[in-house]
Amino acid sequence: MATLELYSFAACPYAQRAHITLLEKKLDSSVIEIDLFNRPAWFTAISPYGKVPVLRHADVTVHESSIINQYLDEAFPEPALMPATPALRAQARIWMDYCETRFLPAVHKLMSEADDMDKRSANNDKLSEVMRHIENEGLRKTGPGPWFFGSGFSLVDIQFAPFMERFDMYVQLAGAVLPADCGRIRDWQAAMQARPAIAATAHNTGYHIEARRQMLARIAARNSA
Ligand SMILES: N[C@@H](CCC(=O)N[C@@H](CS)C(=O)NCC(=O)O)C(=O)O
Repeated sequence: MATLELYSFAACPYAQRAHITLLEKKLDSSVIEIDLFNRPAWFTAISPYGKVPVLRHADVTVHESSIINQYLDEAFPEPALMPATPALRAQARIWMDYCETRFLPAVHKLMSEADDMDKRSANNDKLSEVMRHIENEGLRKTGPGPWFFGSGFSLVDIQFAPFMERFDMYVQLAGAVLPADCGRIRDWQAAMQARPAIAATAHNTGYHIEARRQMLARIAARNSA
């Protein structure tokens, strides 16, 4: 039996982050699918927030995708997925935090209000502002690409990858726009698509749209039950 177990949900972008890291490090692991609408009691016992992903490594249990990825990088140092110096590692953590506290809230607001045409334009403006910050203060300052830190692939790339994969869904369902002056983000997105560990976990836009439809239908059914 593999000593690493990832408790996952196929369409979950956060679980995908951990899966990418396991593949990047070529770690032998089992990926165990959890039905989030019918969570077994044993899962609730190991997942304090009831969410996936959760990683089990021998007697260690870790939740929260960013923390799982940092745990894997420390427990299995090769290949290193954080930059070499404390200063650059601090930068990496700042951008991983930016993903959670600025980028994802802008995406979630746009998607959750996708059908409200009065709010769409302001929500898209906010997402464009966030994308331009990533482009100008991140990618254009940290190195020549293709990765966030130049030639060194890192956890920052993994943090954003599942959501950049879904960007076309945001375009189709909520009219999201990747601003024309965000060329470095476009190149970054293309590099992500071509990276084997990311490609191995990826799905197309049709899959994501259908997964989202099913998730919303199950939430509506649960709420009306
Ligand atoms: N901040 C968490 C987010 C994880 C998350 O939201 N997972 C979703 C699936 S994509 C979940 O388990 N939802 C179940 C629920 O909220 O009840 C992380 O980075 O791991």
